[in-house]
Amino acid sequence: TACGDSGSGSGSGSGSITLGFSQVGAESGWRTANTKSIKEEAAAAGIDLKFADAQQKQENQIAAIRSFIKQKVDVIAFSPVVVTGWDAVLKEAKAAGIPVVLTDRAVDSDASMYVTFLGSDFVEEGKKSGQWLVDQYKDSSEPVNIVQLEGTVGAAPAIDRKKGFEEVIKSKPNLKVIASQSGEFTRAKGKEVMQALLKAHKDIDVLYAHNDDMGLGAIQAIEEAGKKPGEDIKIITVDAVRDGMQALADGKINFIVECNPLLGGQLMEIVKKVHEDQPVERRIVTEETVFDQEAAKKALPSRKY
Ligand code: GYE
Repeated sequence: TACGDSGSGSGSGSGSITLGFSQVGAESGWRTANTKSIKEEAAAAGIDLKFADAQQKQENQIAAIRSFIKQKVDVIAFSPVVVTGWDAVLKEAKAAGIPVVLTDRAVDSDASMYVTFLGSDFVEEGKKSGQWLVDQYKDSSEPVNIVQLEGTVGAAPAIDRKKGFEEVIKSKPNLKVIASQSGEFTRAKGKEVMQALLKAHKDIDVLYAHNDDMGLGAIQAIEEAGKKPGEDIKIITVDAVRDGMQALADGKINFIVECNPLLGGQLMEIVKKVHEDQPVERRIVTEETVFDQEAAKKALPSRKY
């Protein structure tokens, strides 16, 4: 069995690995699929999973991680709701000899504080979103007014999807972000913010939403305002969960950049390796694609989430 740094947890006593996992919450379709994947793959791997839902609050995640340390789990994994503020609790885990794996979202702590980071490249996702828009308007120099629904304030995917998008669209000066606000990655907030944006701006051409759920909420707001989503206002989202893909196939969304939530299998592989003191890559990037309306129609029947 493991020794040194990663083997000091007492586990469940039956020789199986105990994994403490702190999840962000249940804010989106992506998150629900992610949670399901983690639970199913832990069971399939015979890993004893202690799962805590933080309801989008960092303080709850810190409390969960502290409780995992106290329980002497073998490995801790978590999807950090925001990027900053993790140094203290990561130090505590390190001092207790419990290895930490980041899944889905990054932190700004020193990389020596965790074993690896498994998840998407969010800047790349933002760039793909921007590139589609640049291609759409390649022959026009008319002003294009964009509104952006950002994810949770301070979260890696919100920061990076914004960054990547804005980096690419700045190559075409007529593409202009006229308003950008957080919709907290939820449908309800996406709708609420879009309602306000529609009131404040009569001339919105494009909506870029950092996830499908906010886009779906915004679609309701757009329809209630008497406009046609996908036509009067072009819509780009990120994730490609089933409801998003359905709206894309129905012509209400124009383009979706995929972000894969099925991280459970890879996470359990990492947990086993870490527990056995085997080396793991410091950064594991998920493979993803993009969908237009035709591609969504083809992909929908076999979409798993
Ligand atoms: O895109 C969004 C979720 O961190 C990649 O969080 C994840 C994001 C995902 O709420 O739907």
